[in-house]
Amino acid sequence: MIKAVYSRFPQRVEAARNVTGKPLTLTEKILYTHLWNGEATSACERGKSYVDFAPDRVAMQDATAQMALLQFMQAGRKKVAVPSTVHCDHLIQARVGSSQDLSDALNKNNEVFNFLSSISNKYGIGFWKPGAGIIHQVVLENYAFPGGMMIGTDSHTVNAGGLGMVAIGVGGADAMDVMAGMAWELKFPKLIGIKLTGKLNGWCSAKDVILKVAGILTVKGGTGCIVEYFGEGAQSLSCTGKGTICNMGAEIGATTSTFGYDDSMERYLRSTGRPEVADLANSIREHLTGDAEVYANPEKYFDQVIEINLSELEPHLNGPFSPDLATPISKMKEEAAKNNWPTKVEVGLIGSCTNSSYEDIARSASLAKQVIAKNLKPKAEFSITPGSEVVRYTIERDGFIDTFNEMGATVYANACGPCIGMWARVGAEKKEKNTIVHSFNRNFQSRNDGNPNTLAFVASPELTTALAIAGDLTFNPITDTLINEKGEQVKLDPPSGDELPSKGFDAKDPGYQAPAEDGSGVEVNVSSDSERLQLLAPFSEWDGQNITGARVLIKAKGKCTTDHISMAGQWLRFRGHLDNIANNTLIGATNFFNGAQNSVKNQLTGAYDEVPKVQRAYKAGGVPTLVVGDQNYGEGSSREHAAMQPRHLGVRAILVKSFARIHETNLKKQGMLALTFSNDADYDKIQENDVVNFTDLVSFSPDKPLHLELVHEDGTKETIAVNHTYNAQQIEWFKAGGALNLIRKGLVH
Ligand code: MIC
Ligand code: SF4
Repeated sequence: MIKAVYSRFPQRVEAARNVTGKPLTLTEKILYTHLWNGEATSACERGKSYVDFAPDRVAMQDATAQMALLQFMQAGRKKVAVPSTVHCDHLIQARVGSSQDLSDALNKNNEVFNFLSSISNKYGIGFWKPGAGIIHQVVLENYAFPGGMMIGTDSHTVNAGGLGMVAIGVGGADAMDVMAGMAWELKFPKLIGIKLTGKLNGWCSAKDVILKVAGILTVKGGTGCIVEYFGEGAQSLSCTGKGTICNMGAEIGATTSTFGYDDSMERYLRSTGRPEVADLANSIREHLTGDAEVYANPEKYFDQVIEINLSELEPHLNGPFSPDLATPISKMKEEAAKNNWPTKVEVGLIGSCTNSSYEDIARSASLAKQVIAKNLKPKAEFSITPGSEVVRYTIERDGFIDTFNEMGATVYANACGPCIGMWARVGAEKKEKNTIVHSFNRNFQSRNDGNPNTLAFVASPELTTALAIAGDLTFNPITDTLINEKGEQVKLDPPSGDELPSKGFDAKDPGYQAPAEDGSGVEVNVSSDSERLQLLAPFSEWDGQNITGARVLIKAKGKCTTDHISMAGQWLRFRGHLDNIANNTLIGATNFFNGAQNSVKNQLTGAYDEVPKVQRAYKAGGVPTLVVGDQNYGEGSSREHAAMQPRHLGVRAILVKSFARIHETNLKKQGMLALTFSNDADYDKIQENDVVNFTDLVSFSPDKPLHLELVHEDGTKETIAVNHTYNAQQIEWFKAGGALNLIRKGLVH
């Protein structure tokens, strides 16, 4: 497949240069070489044109693959059309340590793992067993390749940009399209260029680059954009460091991020056993990076340019509750005091898909070593979740796990664990205000341990390790000293470690299961009384009428991420059962009218009750509803459950100030109305007891706002305009009751 991609690459790049009449960024090269219709015949308009693409591969993780594959089952295909993989990583709870936790997870999730393994076997999908590692690390180690295009049912699919891909997070319905051999549609993105100069040194690492970028661009600054990094600073970073930067690009809402092919990528490809991919990439090297003219005059070719000097960068801590709240470590004393953040660090956690490379672990281990050598006693608990079995086996062989153990660390299974709330943290149920630091990527409220009062700060693995040793959020390892067990003042030496293992990567069993050559005889069973898996029933079609007499289920106040709409943690176990998981719908969102979570007024009774219960009552009573929200609604993950659940429960429209990209697409795909206020201030006009009538849904068409009549309790009425971004095809999805219904009917091939 890679050979085929590379053989057409130069010619397609040339065609793109011709139609655009200018030198190209790397992003444009990858996008234009992956057009569904082949060579470019006209230029795409950034931020405007909807374009059909042909991604090279699909990756899915266990928590989202269930829904993606339940949908794929309905598409009537024999096999997936492009190479696809499933990775079991989200369903393993971190409790006591890797082997016990893994065997507990195998027991608890047996039904789901069997379903995923057999459905993968049937349809020609590669299956990575529980314990093999986290999707993005495994993809980087095995499948990512420079210049390739991939989609994945997880927002951090973007991690593969570290190896020069355009890799994009999507909902399961999008993955299904590509696996079914159909085109994948994306609005041609805008381009942000980030020029990196200088070189990282001392306590700084690649993570600090993206923590800084998140501070500059905020959680929605990257929406609709692909971020391309370049410059001598970019080339000086390791390939896995680039992966970290791209990974957390999800936290600024970017469609994805990428880097041009360079020596660091070649080293990584060779070290992970893919010399032939490196040789192939070398043969078209000049096409796998942006054109020189672009990088010499970035302002001319990118929509926005940011420059960061790595030599002047400072280690950052981002948080709490939002990954863009960036504080350089030297300012933490002031900030913590000002905001009343508890400064005692209770736990430091390293690893996750963001930061569990050999280099990350080696550098953190160099700090752990100093604990013994300098007679220190770590003040906080400390844990590691390795990203893959290959990394875990290699770091064990090279002695790092022993070093961490001497420091009193817990090594959890190669899985998402605490990052996704699969963390049986002792005492979390007391809901005490406390501080933790981790090297993951997001830190929304309640995410890690379910305690809304846990303040989670995101940092590099090195800084996380140092802060766990110091037990103090304000400890600046660059300037501050610690008192050791002998009462002496000691300073930590800056971290150091190899980028790649000098003895190479290794593993006894990486955890891969290849699919059957001919899977037609493989049976996939979903038991009708299962509480974890449920076959999908088609959603109903639009009746062609204006929606009238609608009620406001909830007007969400402030941040409403997919974690607020469909919480993970303990709810992950229902990811394959739409009706059961629907019982968590919007329970994390704050009701604007009473400031409470999971308490909304049931207009049928006048009483306040839990959101899912109230919505089920409206559904039973045939009352249409809408959900109202603020900015960047649905930011965070790719989980389409956040769109399917309201749909399943009968919500008709989501009306917000703005959407995060993946969530907006997920809503459209599932046949919902995703609408934005034409005038943000109209959010304030929505009152708790309003009745809402659509006045012109019957003439729903592209580029034409819709209108809603609000009938207030006092009898007054006002009409507001709402925008949408549906194109003609997407309007068909709405009419059919969801994109899948069109495939079911054979109307789309
Ligand atoms: C996450 O980091 O929030 C997740 C869990 O990986 C999600 C996917 C999911 O909800 O299953 C993501 O980022 O897309
Ligand atoms: Fe897993 Fe966390 Fe990465 Fe999501 S961000 S894939 S939950 S490790």
